[in-house]
Amino acid sequence: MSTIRTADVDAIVIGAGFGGIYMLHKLRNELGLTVQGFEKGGGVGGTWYFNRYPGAKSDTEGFVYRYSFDKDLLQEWDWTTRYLDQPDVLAYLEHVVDRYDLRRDIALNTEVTGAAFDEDTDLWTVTTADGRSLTSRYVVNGLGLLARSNIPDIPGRDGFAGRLVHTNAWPDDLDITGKRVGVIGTGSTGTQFIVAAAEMAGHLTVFQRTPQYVVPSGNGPVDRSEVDAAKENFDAIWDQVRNSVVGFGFEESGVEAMSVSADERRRVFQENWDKGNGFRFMFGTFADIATDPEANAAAAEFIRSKIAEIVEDPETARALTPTDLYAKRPLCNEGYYETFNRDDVELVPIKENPIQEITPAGVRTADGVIHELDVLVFATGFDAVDGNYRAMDLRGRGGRHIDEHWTDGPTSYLGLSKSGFPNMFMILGPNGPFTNLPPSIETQVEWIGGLIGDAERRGIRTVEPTPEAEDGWTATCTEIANMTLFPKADSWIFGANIPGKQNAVMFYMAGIGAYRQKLAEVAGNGYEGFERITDDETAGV
Ligand code: FAD
Ligand code: NA7
Repeated sequence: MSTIRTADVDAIVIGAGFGGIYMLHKLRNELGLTVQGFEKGGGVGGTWYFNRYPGAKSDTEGFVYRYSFDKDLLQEWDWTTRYLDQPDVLAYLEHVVDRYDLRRDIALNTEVTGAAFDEDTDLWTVTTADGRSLTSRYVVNGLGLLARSNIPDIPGRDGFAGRLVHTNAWPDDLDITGKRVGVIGTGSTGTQFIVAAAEMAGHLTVFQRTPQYVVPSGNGPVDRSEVDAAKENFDAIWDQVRNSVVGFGFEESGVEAMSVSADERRRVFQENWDKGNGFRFMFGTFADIATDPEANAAAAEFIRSKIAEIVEDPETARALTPTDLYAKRPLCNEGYYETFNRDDVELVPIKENPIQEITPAGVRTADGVIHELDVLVFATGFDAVDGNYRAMDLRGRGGRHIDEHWTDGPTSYLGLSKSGFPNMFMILGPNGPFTNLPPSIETQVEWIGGLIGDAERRGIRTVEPTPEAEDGWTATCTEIANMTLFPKADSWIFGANIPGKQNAVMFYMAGIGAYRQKLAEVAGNGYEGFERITDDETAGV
């Protein structure tokens, strides 16, 4: 006989971005569970709700920066540019929420502050900042892996007299037209902002710590026939994406860079430079840019030669030229280096000339100059992957906080579950795939849905990975990451961007195809690595 337990809802889904939205649909509309969604923001969309800075857009091409789970949805939604601007992605996600009637079960403006597992009832209790408390049998976290802002503690920060904003919290009422604007950070976000802001601001000062390799995106209008062709080919397109490495909608190269002549390498680099897209340049040119130092150096040298050609002022060109490995998340943009040829754009390399403080008037650098500003933009990125987990009072078995489990860095089994946290799942949790994210999100949501559906049918009360399975997955991810050059470059991918953060492997880097195969094997072997306890087994306990 089962132990009686009554939960307020079957499942709670935290976050209403790409992940949370689809998870809610899967659990409520397809599995028939009662579900409550919680979202901190004032609207749905996650990344695309918060990142409203000028220039914000996806750098995955639009035809694969969307869901693929419903063929009708694929057919009915159009696009007009090669990359989707932030308002376009947001409008799409709003449409999805309405199309599947999800809005009524998402509590907006509701931050989850805690989630605790009760071993007596095998239920989760989720608490919110506005004082609500709700119990459920399952919790799925769709907290986002690039969603917790990194706001550096620069002296004088709070005394700035102008507007100081982070790109992940861009206010609707902020118009930078004609203003003196400063930006700290030149990652994916910073470079997007710089190109757009240069067109709008009266003067733009770029505070650059580390120069980046940026290739063209090839952005531009997409005509009707291209959209129609993609729609006709969607079956083949998504089949390719799901079986690829990075899932960006192009074929990865199988050719090693050093197996061809220097002329041929340059031809291939030029061809892909002309096509545009950062992931294409890193993975579509040659097979080993991210793994072989010589191949990597060849790609880096090609990009450096482009900077020298494009940037007119030799000192600015020198400061913009990276000297380290080409092994961070690859970036692309339209006209990034060209922007620095403008008279109203100034580059301040802050490794050589550090920021000393933020004054009420602007930013004072070590050379004594005060860069006077009306607006200071922090494009300083995120406490990626585990940031939003640690921000909650998240407690599993024995009341142990997630931080106690993650002292050496965040870990998981398969990027979606954690030992000691029964019936809790993560979308894009630590050591999930490093890809174009919507197809990986779909993969995880569908797999979690499959596991929960199976548990419901079999009367399984708790499902939880074993510590051994989790250790095995961590070892696999570490081994794969160490075969690449990514760990050798300081970036958010390994947590190197946050002062004091433990450097750790946080991604499965063997690709979405291999990941999907692994998930299929685990499910096929009766959810190998998970301990599943049925109601009958707990009877009388
Ligand atoms: P998110 O969209 O981040 O949603 C997570 C949600 O959880 C947020 O709304 C957050 O408010 C909510 N949340 C977190 N904690 C709590 C809490 N405690 N209580 C309640 N709610 C909470 N990826 C790509 O693959 N291609 C791209 O081109 C690309 N471009 C990007 C551009 C920018 C500017 C940024 C920031 C990211 C980009 N990404 C891109 C990554 C992007 O985050 C993912 O593609 C995708 O949007 C992630 O969806 P998600 O639902 O997992 O997370
Ligand atoms: P990133 O890629 O982490 O870039 C952040 C930028 O901010 C980068 O240039 C950093 O320099 C710089 N930064 C961070 N902290 C500081 C401090 N304290 N002082 C000066 N400069 C600083 O974040 P993004 O938002 O651009 O992109 C993250 C992902 O989101 C991206 O890959 C997309 O997937 C979307 P650094 O290089 O560390 O020297």
